[in-house]
Amino acid sequence: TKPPVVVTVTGAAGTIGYAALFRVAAGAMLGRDQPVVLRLLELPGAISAAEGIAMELDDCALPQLAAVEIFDDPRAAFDGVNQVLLIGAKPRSKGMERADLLSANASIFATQGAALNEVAAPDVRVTVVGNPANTNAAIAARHAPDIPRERFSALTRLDHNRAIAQLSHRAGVPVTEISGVTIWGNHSATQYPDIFHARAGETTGAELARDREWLVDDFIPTVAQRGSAIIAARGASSAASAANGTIDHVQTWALGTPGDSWTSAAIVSPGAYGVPEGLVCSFPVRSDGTDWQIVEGLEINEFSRARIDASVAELEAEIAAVDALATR
Ligand code: NAX
Repeated sequence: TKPPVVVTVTGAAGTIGYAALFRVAAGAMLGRDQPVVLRLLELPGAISAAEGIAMELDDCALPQLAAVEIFDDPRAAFDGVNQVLLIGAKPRSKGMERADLLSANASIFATQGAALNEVAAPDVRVTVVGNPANTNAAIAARHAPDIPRERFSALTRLDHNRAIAQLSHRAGVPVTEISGVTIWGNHSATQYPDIFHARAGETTGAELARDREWLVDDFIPTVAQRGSAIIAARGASSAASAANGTIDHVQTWALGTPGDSWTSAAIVSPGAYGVPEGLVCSFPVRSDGTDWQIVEGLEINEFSRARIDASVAELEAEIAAVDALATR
């Protein structure tokens, strides 16, 4: 049998953590033949809840689950870690200014990045889910100068999956027949779900996009504002679907993309597609099972360019706001 992969999940007792842990432990993320050690990192006040989850994990008697360990100290939780899911973040509370939210999260992700830098395994891969996910990933990467920045990525796979589902409904074909979708930019309402290179069965995305009213007033806002729609309907934010997107993201990264297909992930921009170098931006990506590669050479029309630029401008503003707070 293979040696276990050490997976640390932060915010483990939160709603996404709860939805993700059991599937990770059952082999949905890294494969059913891959033993995992699960490390649960929580705030001190949620350690008891994490202990309850560990009891439930125990009670599943899962063959791949080598051990469950609980921590309230990032350095201990990240010691020798291979796969990190940074889900825990500070939510926006009532009356909180956006700047306060950015700075509270910047400090969490700076601390966690620095701890990873010191103690993570040489092959560590970090997936940021906690919001603002792109900027949090940029901050964690900055505080981990010894870890190649390509090892940090942020989740836009949930948005990607939402776009696939919407296209599937529109074109009347199963999700397995949808390909070539891209989420560009920030994991926020400014994200741009691009279908101009997509296929939906026999139909091309460009053909579907000719109905501009549908594209602009229906498809794009439905995908970009799906999180709010779920909160309005469910009275709670996306949890199982976010956990599912996280598992898909890590699975693709660790096991690779099949054939010539691609997916979406937010990675540190090398300057591709006019996105300033260093921003953590969502791109069309493939994985060879080790690293993400940006899908090169896609033609970006004017319609897409304007939307990508708007989301990139928001990413620049987020980083600038964090930097301004840091030097205040
Ligand atoms: P919850 O509030 O249910 O859980 C968050 C958990 O994180 C809590 O248990 C809390 O104690 C813990 N936590 C907070 N700070 C921590 C720290 N410094 N170290 C360790 N644990 C810490 O939120 P949940 O619904 O699970 O969402 C988690 C994050 O995912 C939020 O920031 C949310 O906005 C974000 N999301 C990101 C998505 C994406 O696609 N990138 C989609 C879903 C979700 O909105």
